[in-house]
Amino acid sequence: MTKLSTLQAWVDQVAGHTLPDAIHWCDGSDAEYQQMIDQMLADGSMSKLNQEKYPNCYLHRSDPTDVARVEHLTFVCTDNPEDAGPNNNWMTPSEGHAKMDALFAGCMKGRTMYVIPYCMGPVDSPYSRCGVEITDSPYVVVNMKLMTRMGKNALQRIEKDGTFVKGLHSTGDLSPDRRFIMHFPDELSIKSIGSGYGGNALLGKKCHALRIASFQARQEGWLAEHMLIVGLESPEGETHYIACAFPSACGKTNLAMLIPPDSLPGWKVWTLGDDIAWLHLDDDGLLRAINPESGYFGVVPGTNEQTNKNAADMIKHDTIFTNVAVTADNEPWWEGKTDGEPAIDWQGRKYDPANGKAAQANSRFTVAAQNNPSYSSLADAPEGVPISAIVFGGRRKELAPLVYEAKSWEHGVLVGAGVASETTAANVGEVGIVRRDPMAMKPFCGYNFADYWSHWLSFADRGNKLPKIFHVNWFRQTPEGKFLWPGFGDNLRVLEWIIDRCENRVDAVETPIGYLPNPADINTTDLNISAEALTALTSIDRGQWRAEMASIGEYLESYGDRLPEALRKQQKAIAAALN
Ligand code: SAT
Ligand code: MN
Repeated sequence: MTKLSTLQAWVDQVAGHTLPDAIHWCDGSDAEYQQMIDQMLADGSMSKLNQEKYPNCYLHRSDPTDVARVEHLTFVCTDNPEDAGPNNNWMTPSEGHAKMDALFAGCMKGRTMYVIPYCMGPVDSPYSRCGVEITDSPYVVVNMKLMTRMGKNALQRIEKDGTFVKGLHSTGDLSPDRRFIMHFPDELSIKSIGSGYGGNALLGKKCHALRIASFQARQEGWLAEHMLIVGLESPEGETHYIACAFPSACGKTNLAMLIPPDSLPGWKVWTLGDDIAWLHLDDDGLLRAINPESGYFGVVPGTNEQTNKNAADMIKHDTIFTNVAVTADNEPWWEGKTDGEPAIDWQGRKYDPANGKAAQANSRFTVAAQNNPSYSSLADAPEGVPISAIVFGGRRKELAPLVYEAKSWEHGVLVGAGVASETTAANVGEVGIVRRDPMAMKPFCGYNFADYWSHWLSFADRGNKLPKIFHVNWFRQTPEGKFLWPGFGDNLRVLEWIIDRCENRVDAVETPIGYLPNPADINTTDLNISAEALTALTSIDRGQWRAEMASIGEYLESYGDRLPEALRKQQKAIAAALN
């Protein structure tokens, strides 16, 4: 129940259409969370893990066909297809509503409808935006509790603001044939049916905080980005905040929780966010970031004491696991775990390597951000943190050097627009093929990329202290398939160079694609890396880059007339300089 009549009317109308047996308004309390967990334990949709070793940890097994985002079933509905752009699947709003309303008719019969008011960002921040998700999935409720600020306080803010994003979700019958995720940016609304998976069902995350928010951000003059936010405190006690955009499952969570290597003593790393950043120019022309989320929905396989000790520690309690395997002792298990052995696979079968991996490749943990040992208290600061550098990156076996710096904001926008990466298991589809993923937003930009790049470019005239823009690649390999760079904690060595560049403390080598480090300026103390490897990591192959620039040019031109001239100019200038 709410005193906001538009919200009450919407809830009543949805209930009249979906016909739930009961309606529950979520208050966001711990007691409510536990009640929901107990109810799922009773109906078998959740099970307890070993409570001695993993207190308050639970396992959910999803439908085996429902384990990742489904970009081919995700739509942006606008009157004009050009507004959604070639980067989105498109339908008219009336078609979209008709299709979804037919699927939602009576779909909550026999179920409880949960109403989840949530706030993306600190409840007292002017940069935050609210939403309400209606769902028939208790799994969604408990995940939203860990991932967002939800319940009573959010509802109060919504009643004060008078506006909110409407998100309607049902697991429906979980059939892939009746699974759709539709966005109606002009109405600030979302309808999602047929999936219980994170990015499809936790509507505050990709649907609201990226697709709808990116659209809103353009209208209101800010940016909603697929970026982690991390604070790097030097031994001298100076802290820089950086925002980094990498495609899904490229190590954003690991970077956000990085543990400095022993050979870089005195450094501290503070996590603000691991997936999404909302960036605003403040009154002084400084770009400030908040993390709209308050929890992590991270990839489990590969998580261990070596790759990400903070994450390994943080998921030992109060965590929901989805689609991992379990040991004979009922502990969660996944590929890359350093102890135990799988007894039961992610589908609940006796583990048999003939059936494939024990844990699903995109199995996930959901955990509140406060569980993270490197949690930054500034994650709750209403004014956010000032950003010193924006870092783009992708998973590239070849071509992209370890790090380079864009020569200007406009050049940086081109660097972002040209991001490409090998695909991963976070989306349904082929894994390992290189595709363009501008700003790591390909699946998440709620409007035409050409307009989005114009919006990015417009910041050049608005901010006087804009961050520098960089590109990194932790994934370069030798022709034999060996990684050239150790990655993980050692990535701090690269971030140190980035900070030094921001503070004008170090020189760089100018090349057509940007400024590259002098190999001697990357701190390699105690690092076992050959001079050849370091040279390969800090140089460019002009032939490969000529081909890359031509390919970026072709890609950009596929956006036609809407492509901003300034971006075309950047691409042409670099292509010419490479010749
Ligand atoms: O889309 S999810 O949020 O479920 C995971 C990801 O791709 O980041
Ligand atoms: Mn993501």
